[in-house]
Amino acid sequence: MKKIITYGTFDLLHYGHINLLKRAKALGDYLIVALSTDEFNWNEKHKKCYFSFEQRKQLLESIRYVDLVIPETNWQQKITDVQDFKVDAFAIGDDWKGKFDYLQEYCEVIYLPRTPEISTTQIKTDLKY
Ligand code: C2G
Repeated sequence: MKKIITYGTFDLLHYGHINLLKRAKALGDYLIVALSTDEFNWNEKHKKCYFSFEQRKQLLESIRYVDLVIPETNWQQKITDVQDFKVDAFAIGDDWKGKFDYLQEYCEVIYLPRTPEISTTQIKTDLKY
């Protein structure tokens, strides 16, 4: 069984996220999503989520491509996650290109093209006016 892992906030879930999850799952047989906690988002990514961790987790767990959701609480957990879950490949959008090449020592690293023109930030901006 080929195991894939990806990381993200996935707030205001949209089709860009779904495209990413669909392609990440297609790389293997089992997809783990490490979902950023509210604290990690606020302290490390300076993102205030509209939906709480539990609400975002519930949404992700309802997606057919997602097999397991675990918390992402810090930047350093990726290596242990890959080892603990015996992950074969790490996949993430190419806005992160190069940032996680250090994981190549432990698993395949794949950067997937982002879906253009949609983002949580864009949705929030559009809804303001
Ligand atoms: N994404 C995408 N296309 C978009 C928007 C997002 O492919 N239009 C992808 C991102 O590249 C990422 C995933 O969807 O792979 C989740 O996006 P975010 O929730 O914005 O995640 P991010 O804040 O980039 O968190 O440790 C890594 C971080 O937790 C990644």
